[in-house]
Amino acid sequence: MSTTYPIKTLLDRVTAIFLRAGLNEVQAPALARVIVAGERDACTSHGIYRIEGVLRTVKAGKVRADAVPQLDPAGQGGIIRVNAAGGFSSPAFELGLPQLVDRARELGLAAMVVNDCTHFSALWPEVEAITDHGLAALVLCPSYASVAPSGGTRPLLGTNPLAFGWPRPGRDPYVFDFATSVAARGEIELHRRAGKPLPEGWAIDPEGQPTTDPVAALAGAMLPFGGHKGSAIGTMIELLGGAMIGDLTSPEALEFLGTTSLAPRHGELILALSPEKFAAGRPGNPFERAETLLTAITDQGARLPSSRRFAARARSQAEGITLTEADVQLLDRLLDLGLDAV
Ligand code: NDP
Ligand code: PYC
Repeated sequence: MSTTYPIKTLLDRVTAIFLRAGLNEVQAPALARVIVAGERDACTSHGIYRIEGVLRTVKAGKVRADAVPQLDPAGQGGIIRVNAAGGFSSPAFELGLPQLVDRARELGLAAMVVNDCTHFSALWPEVEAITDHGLAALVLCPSYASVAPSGGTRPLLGTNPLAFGWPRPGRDPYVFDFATSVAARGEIELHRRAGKPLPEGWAIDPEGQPTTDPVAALAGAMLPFGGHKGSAIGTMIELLGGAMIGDLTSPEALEFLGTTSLAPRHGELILALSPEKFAAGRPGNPFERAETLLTAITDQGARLPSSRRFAARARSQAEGITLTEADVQLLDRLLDLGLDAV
């Protein structure tokens, strides 16, 4: 059996769960928006399955449910800084977005640094919030140590997501958003819950041997995508989104948390770029030239990243979001019991 909810109904329900669990009026709706967007776009690894993790992290005292993010006056020129004040990243991003957009339009390139945040979400909602303003976006953050560097045997890097967006006037933006591990850790957990083996090449066990067992993978280490190339990109994210912005790297985030069953705390780096400013009057309109390239990709029969997601979104907008009976019961229980449910 399943139940189909209008998007707004599910949003209200998830917001109510977070309020019931003690999150304030700043945190609860912002978190509900990213989680319901994940479910709406069929990104289940960052949809409602994440609610329990949020509640566990609140209960463990590793995130502040009452946090109110603040714009940090240390942010100057092209760098906007937002201190999440120990709360979640999403409300901090929402606070800094208008300044980020204004500065990127004025200067051509602006960065938002979010510090002291707990981060569990997909990055494409942030990328799309920037492309909505006609700007290109690049977003990255560390996670917690769960990925062995290429050639290594123990968790060190995070699953470190990297997302990019390019605005396409009048159509959905070009967006990719992926973990720099072979798969997001959320996917491993979903395989464990479904009792399904992992595809080969995703993970190694605690002895450093290849495994398709999700339990052994969670105890061992995940692998970077693309061998040494993904390993290097994951390392770059530790440097730019950790060391450079004065926030935790993935090993430090794991040390702070003491477990991988809670949502990690660290920082986030968000870049917004103005294609017009970068083109600076050189021949060719950057948006038209982008369309030539993107059309040449689809003309070969290849799909653009996020096209699956946008199709799922259109379906959800037309028909609502369908949840399994188990998910419906989970939401009921979380609303009923609050933090006692986890
Ligand atoms: P996927 O491998 O599922 O997808 C990665 C990207 O590739 C998506 O944009 C996807 O588009 C696109 N894509 C997939 N298949 C194809 C194809 N055949 N042709 C063209 N494009 C394709 O993502 P991951 O599992 O690596 O990551 C899932 C989510 O997890 C991300 O949103 C990421 O931000 C999040 N995450 C968050 C972390 C955190 O610390 N906050 C850590 C790690 C991951 P489409 O969606 O349309 O399929
Ligand atoms: O799916 O790898 C993941 C992840 C880690 C933190 C949030 N999502």
